[in-house]
Amino acid sequence: MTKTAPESTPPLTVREPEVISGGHLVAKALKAEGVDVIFTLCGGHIIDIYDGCVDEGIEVVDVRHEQVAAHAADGYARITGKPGCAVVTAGPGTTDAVTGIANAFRAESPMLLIGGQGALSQHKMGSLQDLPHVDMITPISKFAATVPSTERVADIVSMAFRECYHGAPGPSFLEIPRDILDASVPVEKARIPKAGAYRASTRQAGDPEAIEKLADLLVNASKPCILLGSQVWTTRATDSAIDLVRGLNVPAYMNGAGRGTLPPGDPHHFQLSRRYAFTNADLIIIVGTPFDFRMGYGKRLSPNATVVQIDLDYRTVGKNRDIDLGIVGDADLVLSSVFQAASGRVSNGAASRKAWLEELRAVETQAYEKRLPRQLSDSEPIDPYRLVHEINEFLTEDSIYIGDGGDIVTFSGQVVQPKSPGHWMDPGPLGTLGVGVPFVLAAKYARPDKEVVALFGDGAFSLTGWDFETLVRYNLPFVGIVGNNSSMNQIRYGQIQKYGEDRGRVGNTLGDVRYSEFAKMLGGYGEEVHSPAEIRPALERARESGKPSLINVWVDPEVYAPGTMNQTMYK
Ligand SMILES: Cc1ncc(C[n+]2csc(CCOP(=O)(O)OP(=O)(O)O)c2C)c(N)n1
Ligand SMILES: [Mg+2]
Repeated sequence: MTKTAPESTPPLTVREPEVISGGHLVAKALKAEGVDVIFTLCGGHIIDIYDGCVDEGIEVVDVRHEQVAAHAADGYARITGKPGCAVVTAGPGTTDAVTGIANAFRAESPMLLIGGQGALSQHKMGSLQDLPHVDMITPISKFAATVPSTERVADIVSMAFRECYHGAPGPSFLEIPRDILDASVPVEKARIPKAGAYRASTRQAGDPEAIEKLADLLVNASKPCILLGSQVWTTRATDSAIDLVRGLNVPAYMNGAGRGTLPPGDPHHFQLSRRYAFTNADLIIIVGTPFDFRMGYGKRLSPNATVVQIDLDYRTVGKNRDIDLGIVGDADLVLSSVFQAASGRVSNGAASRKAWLEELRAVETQAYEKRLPRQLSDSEPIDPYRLVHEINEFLTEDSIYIGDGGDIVTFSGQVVQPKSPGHWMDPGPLGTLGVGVPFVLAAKYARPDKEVVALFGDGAFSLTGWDFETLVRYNLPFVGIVGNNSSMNQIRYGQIQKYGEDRGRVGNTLGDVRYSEFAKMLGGYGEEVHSPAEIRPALERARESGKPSLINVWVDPEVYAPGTMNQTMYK
């Protein structure tokens, strides 16, 4: 059993090889899953996990707010394809992380949140930081449980990882009572699942009949289009998607993490003609994205089109609107087998779709040219279109782009095109402000070889901005840009529309903050930018600085993105 050395104050825990503590069992289970880092903010309830991580060689990245730890775990999962892990203390530590797990839930991101809990021996006695975490988190996770005994700690951690991959991926939550975590048990009594031996691939190939049917639909369609959603990245279906759209000559639109599947300039890459395509297509294939608000709940698709939906989650297929064909399966497997099946047909119809692609390209070019003067605008204060245009020009194939904000990020969604797959990060359908700094942490930590470029609204940055210091502490350089309008502008616009200009300034005003000074105070690089011509040189200097940076760009608070003006997110 564990002994304590009598002379030392406080007594040091001496571990004996034949016993193992709960925290060390957590670390062993994390290691077995391939987790090499935990994002955390400390608390007395969870320190034994840190001690286990030391033994297992798992890095402990400490942040300043538990929301950041949870978002970072989400971001880490997206970037690496491995589950992310955040460890937070009981009570307020866990409630602080709730937004992070909620965001991962809506974004289908596999992560494990481990929360401390008061000792089981003090259950419901009013112990420090005691709350019903499992009850709180159950509806926003794929699995939430209390670990009931030390012997089962690693077993339940591995169970939680298994649950992350049921259907579309998502987060799991475990609370571990303090006495369970700190106690030691004989090693042979603990179940310690071995790496690779406690869960199987959950990839589904899709119903073979449906695959054949889709191949037939595709070869016979004269005006098909395909929307490549986030699951194209989740399932790493990039190559299969590219083979299909090129081989069958299908125009592709991308959203969420699916952006960047095709590079900008690719003949099959379309963006600005989506509505036209959805109105005029005869076949619309939706891959790995739900008919939620971002898709107008499926209402804006042509009533004459054949609609096909492919998704990891059976609950998403056919939800909110009828479909002609649904396939539950992994986008990579489904798209590759559909392409294979179509290639076996006498003709795959590719050549006959040339005119359709030209028609869409003309719509695309016209929309682009209409907007171009705004993107090149020299006006002061700076037109947000000019800022996002400059950012788009600045990105390279190795830049991971992160958007965190309201109106400013709506502008960027129209203009910024990631140059490579998996190089676009946004919160997802929860629309959570504050994911930016944690996503920078995750992305740059996981991929130090990549450049990370993040655009923040001034409101969004303020929510989690103190963790800029964490980026400095861990020496994680990135190019940060604040699109500063001293307002929560996306909300302000709606208020003005609803209540009039004179009542439009309620609860949405931020001060004129020089975020560059904030960056410098914390040891980063910063610059203020007031005129359009200064944007690019400032971005270049931020890139050269080799530091976490904030270029604070003062944008016109009186202009709004078209999406904000239409209030499309509420329709
Ligand atoms: C955590 C969270 N709180 C509030 C909101 C509601 N909200 C959506 S956009 C927005 C304004 C954001 O302001 P800012 O980041 O400065 O971007 P701007 O619209 O000014 O460009 C707010 C408050 C949200 N989406 N998430
Ligand atoms: Mg703002």
